[in-house]
Amino acid sequence: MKNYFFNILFLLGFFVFPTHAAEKSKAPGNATLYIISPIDGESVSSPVKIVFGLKGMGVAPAGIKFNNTGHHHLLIDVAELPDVNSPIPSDDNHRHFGKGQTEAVIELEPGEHSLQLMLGDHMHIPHDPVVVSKKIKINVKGKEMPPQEETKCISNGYGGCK
Ligand SMILES: [Cu+2]
Repeated sequence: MKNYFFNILFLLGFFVFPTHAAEKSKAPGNATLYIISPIDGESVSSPVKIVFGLKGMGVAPAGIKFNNTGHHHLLIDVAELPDVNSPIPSDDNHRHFGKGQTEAVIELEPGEHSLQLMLGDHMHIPHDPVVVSKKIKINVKGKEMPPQEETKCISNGYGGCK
Protein backbone atom coordinates (compact mmCIF):
# COMPACT_ATOMS: atom_id res chain seq x y z
CA MET A 1 0.00 0.00 0.00
CA LYS A 2 2.81 2.34 0.92
CA ASN A 3 4.50 1.67 -2.41
CA TYR A 4 1.33 2.52 -4.19
CA PHE A 5 1.29 6.01 -2.71
CA PHE A 6 4.93 6.51 -3.57
CA ASN A 7 4.22 5.52 -7.15
CA ILE A 8 1.41 8.04 -7.36
CA LEU A 9 3.66 10.77 -5.98
CA PHE A 10 6.37 9.72 -8.41
CA LEU A 11 4.00 10.01 -11.37
CA LEU A 12 2.63 13.32 -10.13
CA GLY A 13 6.17 14.57 -9.89
CA PHE A 14 6.72 13.83 -13.55
CA PHE A 15 3.47 15.50 -14.36
CA VAL A 16 4.29 18.71 -12.52
CA PHE A 17 7.98 18.83 -13.42
CA PRO A 18 8.52 17.73 -17.02
CA THR A 19 11.17 15.01 -17.33
CA HIS A 20 13.09 16.94 -19.97
CA ALA A 21 13.84 19.78 -17.50
CA ALA A 22 17.60 19.72 -17.08
CA GLU A 23 19.05 19.57 -13.62
CA LYS A 24 19.83 23.09 -12.46
CA SER A 25 23.29 24.13 -11.31
CA LYS A 26 23.35 24.25 -7.54
CA ALA A 27 24.51 27.27 -5.59
CA PRO A 28 25.80 27.05 -2.03
CA GLY A 29 23.42 28.56 0.51
CA ASN A 30 25.96 31.15 1.62
CA ALA A 31 26.50 32.59 -1.89
CA THR A 32 26.15 36.37 -1.81
CA LEU A 33 25.97 38.62 -4.84
CA TYR A 34 26.19 42.38 -4.44
CA ILE A 35 27.10 45.60 -6.20
CA ILE A 36 30.26 47.09 -4.69
CA SER A 37 30.02 50.33 -6.65
CA PRO A 38 28.08 52.54 -7.15
CA ILE A 39 26.22 52.48 -3.85
CA ASP A 40 22.45 52.62 -3.47
CA GLY A 41 21.17 56.16 -4.04
CA GLU A 42 24.44 57.49 -5.45
CA SER A 43 24.52 60.24 -8.08
CA VAL A 44 26.96 59.38 -10.84
CA SER A 45 27.98 60.58 -14.28
CA SER A 46 27.71 58.43 -17.40
CA PRO A 47 29.59 56.31 -18.36
CA VAL A 48 29.21 54.51 -15.04
CA LYS A 49 31.70 52.00 -13.71
CA ILE A 50 29.95 49.13 -11.96
CA VAL A 51 31.92 46.75 -9.77
CA PHE A 52 30.44 43.32 -9.07
CA GLY A 53 30.88 41.50 -5.75
CA LEU A 54 30.45 37.76 -5.17
CA LYS A 55 31.12 35.73 -2.02
CA GLY A 56 30.83 31.99 -1.54
CA MET A 57 31.12 31.22 -5.25
CA GLY A 58 33.57 31.75 -8.09
CA VAL A 59 33.36 33.38 -11.49
CA ALA A 60 33.83 31.27 -14.61
CA PRO A 61 33.32 32.25 -18.24
CA ALA A 62 30.09 31.21 -19.98
CA GLY A 63 30.31 27.71 -21.44
CA ILE A 64 32.62 26.46 -18.69
CA LYS A 65 30.89 23.99 -16.40
CA PHE A 66 32.48 24.01 -12.99
CA ASN A 67 30.83 23.50 -9.61
CA ASN A 68 29.89 26.58 -7.60
CA THR A 69 30.71 29.05 -10.37
CA GLY A 70 28.79 31.30 -12.71
CA HIS A 71 29.06 34.56 -14.61
CA HIS A 72 27.58 37.94 -13.91
CA HIS A 73 24.48 39.45 -15.50
CA LEU A 74 23.59 43.07 -14.97
CA LEU A 75 19.88 43.84 -15.01
CA ILE A 76 19.27 47.49 -15.86
CA ASP A 77 15.81 48.93 -15.15
CA VAL A 78 14.32 45.44 -14.96
CA ALA A 79 11.13 45.43 -12.86
CA GLU A 80 10.72 41.67 -12.56
CA LEU A 81 13.41 39.02 -12.49
CA PRO A 82 13.58 36.92 -15.68
CA ASP A 83 12.37 33.30 -15.66
CA VAL A 84 14.79 31.43 -13.39
CA ASN A 85 14.45 28.16 -15.35
CA SER A 86 15.50 29.59 -18.71
CA PRO A 87 18.64 31.28 -20.00
CA ILE A 88 18.71 34.93 -18.96
CA PRO A 89 17.66 37.09 -21.93
CA SER A 90 20.36 39.07 -23.68
CA ASP A 91 19.43 42.67 -24.52
CA ASP A 92 20.13 46.24 -23.43
CA ASN A 93 18.44 45.58 -20.10
CA HIS A 94 20.05 42.18 -19.48
CA ARG A 95 23.81 42.38 -20.01
CA HIS A 96 25.91 39.22 -19.94
CA PHE A 97 29.51 39.19 -18.79
CA GLY A 98 30.35 35.80 -20.27
CA LYS A 99 34.09 36.35 -20.28
CA GLY A 100 34.06 36.32 -16.50
CA GLN A 101 34.30 40.09 -16.05
CA THR A 102 33.84 41.42 -12.52
CA GLU A 103 33.25 45.02 -13.48
CA ALA A 104 31.79 46.98 -16.38
CA VAL A 105 31.58 50.50 -17.71
CA ILE A 106 28.16 51.29 -19.14
CA GLU A 107 26.49 54.29 -20.71
CA LEU A 108 23.24 55.37 -19.11
CA GLU A 109 20.83 58.15 -19.96
CA PRO A 110 20.44 60.90 -17.35
CA GLY A 111 17.81 60.13 -14.72
CA GLU A 112 17.04 57.38 -12.23
CA HIS A 113 18.02 53.79 -13.03
CA SER A 114 17.86 50.50 -11.16
CA LEU A 115 20.73 48.02 -11.19
CA GLN A 116 20.70 44.41 -10.05
CA LEU A 117 23.08 41.51 -10.52
CA MET A 118 22.07 37.93 -11.26
CA LEU A 119 24.41 34.99 -11.55
CA GLY A 120 23.92 32.52 -14.39
CA ASP A 121 25.59 29.15 -14.95
CA HIS A 122 27.52 27.94 -18.02
CA MET A 123 24.21 27.93 -19.91
CA HIS A 124 23.18 31.42 -18.63
CA ILE A 125 20.53 29.78 -16.45
CA PRO A 126 20.14 31.07 -12.88
CA HIS A 127 21.29 28.68 -10.16
CA ASP A 128 19.24 26.80 -7.58
CA PRO A 129 18.76 28.67 -5.30
CA VAL A 130 18.82 31.83 -7.42
CA VAL A 131 21.86 34.00 -6.75
CA VAL A 132 20.73 37.58 -7.12
CA SER A 133 21.81 40.89 -5.61
CA LYS A 134 19.78 43.54 -3.91
CA LYS A 135 18.41 46.04 -6.43
CA ILE A 136 19.93 49.49 -6.13
CA LYS A 137 18.83 52.80 -7.57
CA ILE A 138 21.24 55.37 -8.93
CA ASN A 139 20.80 58.82 -10.34
CA VAL A 140 22.70 59.60 -13.51
CA LYS A 141 23.50 63.27 -13.74
CA GLY A 142 22.71 65.20 -16.92
CA LYS A 143 25.51 66.39 -19.10
CA GLU A 144 27.08 69.38 -17.50
CA MET A 145 27.40 72.54 -19.58
CA PRO A 146 30.94 73.79 -19.89
CA PRO A 147 31.31 76.79 -17.59
CA GLN A 148 30.77 79.96 -19.57
CA GLU A 149 33.56 82.40 -19.55
CA GLU A 150 32.58 85.61 -17.95
CA THR A 151 32.92 88.40 -20.44
CA LYS A 152 34.29 91.54 -18.99
CA CYS A 153 32.89 94.72 -20.35
CA ILE A 154 35.20 97.59 -20.85
CA SER A 155 33.06 100.56 -21.68
CA ASN A 156 33.61 102.04 -25.05
CA GLY A 157 31.98 105.25 -23.90
CA TYR A 158 28.88 104.72 -26.07
CA GLY A 159 26.95 102.29 -23.81
CA GLY A 160 28.63 99.20 -25.33
CA CYS A 161 31.77 97.21 -24.84
CA LYS A 162 35.10 97.63 -26.48
CU1 LIG B 1 25.07 34.83 -19.49
